[in-house]
Amino acid sequence: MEKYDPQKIEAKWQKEWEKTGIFQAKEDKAKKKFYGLIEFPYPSGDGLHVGHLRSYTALDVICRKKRMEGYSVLYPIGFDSFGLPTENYAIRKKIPPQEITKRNIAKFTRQLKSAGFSFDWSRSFSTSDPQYYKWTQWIFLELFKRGLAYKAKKTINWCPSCKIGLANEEVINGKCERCGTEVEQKEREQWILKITKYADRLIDDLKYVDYLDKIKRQQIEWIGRSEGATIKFQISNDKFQTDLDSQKDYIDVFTTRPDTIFGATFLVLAPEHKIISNLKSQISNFGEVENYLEKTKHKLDLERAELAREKTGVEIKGIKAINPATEKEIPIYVADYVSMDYGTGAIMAVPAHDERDFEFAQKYHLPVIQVVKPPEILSHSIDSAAGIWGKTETDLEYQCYAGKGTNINSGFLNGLETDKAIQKIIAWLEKNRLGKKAINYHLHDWIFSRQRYWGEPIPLVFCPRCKEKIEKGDYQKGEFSKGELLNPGWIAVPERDLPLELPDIKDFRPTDKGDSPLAKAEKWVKTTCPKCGGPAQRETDVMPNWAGSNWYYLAYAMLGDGKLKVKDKKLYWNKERLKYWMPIDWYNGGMEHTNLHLLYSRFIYKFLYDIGAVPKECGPEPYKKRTAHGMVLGEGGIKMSKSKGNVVNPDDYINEYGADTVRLYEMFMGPFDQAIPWDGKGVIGIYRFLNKVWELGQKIKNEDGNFAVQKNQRLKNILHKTIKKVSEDIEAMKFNTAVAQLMILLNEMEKAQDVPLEIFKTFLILLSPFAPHIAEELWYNLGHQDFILHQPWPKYNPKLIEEEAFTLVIQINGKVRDQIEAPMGISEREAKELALTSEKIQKWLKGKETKKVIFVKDRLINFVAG
Ligand code: ANZ
Ligand code: ZN
Repeated sequence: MEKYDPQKIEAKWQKEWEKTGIFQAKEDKAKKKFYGLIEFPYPSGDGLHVGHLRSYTALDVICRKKRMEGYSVLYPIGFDSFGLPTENYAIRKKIPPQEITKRNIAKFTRQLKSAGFSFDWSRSFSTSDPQYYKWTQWIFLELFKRGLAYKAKKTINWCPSCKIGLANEEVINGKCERCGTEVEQKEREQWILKITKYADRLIDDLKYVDYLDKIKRQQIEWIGRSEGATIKFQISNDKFQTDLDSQKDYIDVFTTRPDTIFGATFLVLAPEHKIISNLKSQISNFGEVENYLEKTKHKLDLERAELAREKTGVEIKGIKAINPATEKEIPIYVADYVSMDYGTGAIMAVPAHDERDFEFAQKYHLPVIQVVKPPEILSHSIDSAAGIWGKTETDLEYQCYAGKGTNINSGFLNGLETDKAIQKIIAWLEKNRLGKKAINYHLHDWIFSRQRYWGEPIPLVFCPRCKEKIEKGDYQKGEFSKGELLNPGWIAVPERDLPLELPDIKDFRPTDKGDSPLAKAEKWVKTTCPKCGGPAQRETDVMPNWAGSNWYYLAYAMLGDGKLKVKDKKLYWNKERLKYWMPIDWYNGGMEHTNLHLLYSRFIYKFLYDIGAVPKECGPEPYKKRTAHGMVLGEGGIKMSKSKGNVVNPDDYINEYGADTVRLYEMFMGPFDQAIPWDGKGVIGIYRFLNKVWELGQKIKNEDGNFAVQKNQRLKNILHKTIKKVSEDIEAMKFNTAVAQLMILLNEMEKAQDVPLEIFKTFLILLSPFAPHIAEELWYNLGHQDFILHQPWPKYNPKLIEEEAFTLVIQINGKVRDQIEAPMGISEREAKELALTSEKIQKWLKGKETKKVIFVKDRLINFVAG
């Protein structure tokens, strides 16, 4: 008997599939379409990770099944190839990133192909291909033209020793990841995208999509929509003169609880608040204040916002604020727990009802006035735990209460419930022009420039002459775009000049001032203005890594007929193809990308949809469904990392046991959404299973189809149960139990005297999405001419499954009223539906309301009704 030789058969079929192009997606109007997407890999030097394989195999299984169900399927692959690790490696080794990327992609391609994924390789590209990033640049220009990109000063993480701006991920405990130096906050001009304009739609449109609940929640929380009010607090100085300059007269605060205004006993400003320097002349302790501001400069935002950290601050003496509700003077503090990045950068502090204000008030002995009484039940427990309500002495250990309740000590708000009180105070504020309703978002506009080399050049030039023209107002209507008027001097590179290619340079380090290394490419930087022909300079910042992954799924869809590749031909913006493929039916990836990548790409998609680049037929959301896989951990359950030396290289296992074993193992290792440690022994178990499949296949081949006439009822039942289970489990991503069922069926076939050929063939079809090579080989050995992929996905016969049945006892209020046959293992819902089909039960329940259902699995169901 021939031995199972995975290396031989896998190489053979991979070649065959590639030659015949059976995975090439076709825009076949006669068929339903299915677009399955995985997060394209970053081609790092480490090569493919077993975690990549988990996600890619899962969607490969789904896509292969969809093809067999008659769908026209697009399952594409590409490379997200711009980015930091490559650039850092380039700096260290003095090798151009282009070369490193090429090498890494070659390695990834070989590895991915060896796993037998059904990718349409003809649509592959990488984001650093100029023909691809031409369109990434085009999208940027469209945003710019419409005033959705602007340049502004932003603080960045700055390493004074490496002289380089760092991403948040590169700051570890406040220190530079590479050299350990304390990181500073530094101001820098950056390009920023107005994602906040889309904040509401990015929340509201989640109703159209099927994402895991936790992923939807993450999106909503990240955007952080907060409803409340802004309120004006008038400033008075010691001499009780109001300043004539109205700019300085008020401090605007943002609050989500305007109902607590009678309890606002002080104001707190963020250290960066402009009013501090504006009122310098009136501040009697300016030196002390300045000292404090200097100290907070070095703290990172993250650190400042931390709840548990001890609060610090300084009173701003010489000025006071007037609480508009009580008309009393209250002190003003500056403290770094208030951030300039949110709301108005100033708050009214209500220590009785806000934790942080409470802590601050205790430390600086400020009055605490309770203005919200908790609902009855709550107040008992709080009373006894925390002493007496309403006392302002801090030594009485008043505990702050942040919930809703009823207003007290609040003048005209007394007796109102929180929601009513909020409405009333907002109406009052608006009437008296002291404030208004306001919505704030925690989401910030998106900093979109990096002072790096290995990214898409931002296609803008700076022209002093055009700047002057704009500033003088000396131009015609339509001469400049909205973006050009918003950012005087910045002029768009014309579309016909795209792609604006990255110039070759020798030294990839940023300049001493922290500018992009491109600033050193003088010849490239010096250019002429496309508008006026005057001397101009190119923008030297590049785009962040996100830029390329914002729209890659559209490129796959547009790459079309299998001959068009970004590498050697041009990528055309093809709306017809978008109409066929979009939206994506199923997107799977890691939980680490469900936050920002999802948000950013949804934003860019919506923008392209708004301007008509994505046709209306595609719908307002790019991803219909989004799921996430659990991580593959190192043996022993710890995260795989180079430093721990526990990284599993998939090549080793594929070389030893074959891709089918690795694929099947990854699907079998545990529940798909959970983190699971890699287990070498488990791999061997799967290899044994495939060997048994192989042996059975040999037996059947040798005995020449005599089996077709044999009858085996028991096997048949198990087969149909298997068809049902595998079909349903794949859709529910319960791959592990699907594989377990295939193992059960194999066992039964091994035990049986003879196996009907039809049963074995169906088994191969069910196995083929998981282990496509061995299935194809055994299929071929049975004398088939066509690929197993072209077989229709089997359907189960419900009658054959009912075989394993039990008698379901149906009770109403504890009395037996009927009994019916039911399939084993049905759920409560199914049992209930079944019971309600009984005429007797219908009669007994008529006119009654079911209050409760008691269900005992595989035995009885009891309706409590009255
Ligand atoms: C008074 C108040 C009373 C507040 C109370 C809360 C409870 P979210 O939900 O995140 O929007 N706040 C406003 N701007 C801030 C800033 N720039 N830095 C730090 N804190 C700021 O939170 C809004 C609440 O956070 C606001 O409502 C304000 O405190 C504070 F019983 O105002 B509140
Ligand atoms: Zn110009």
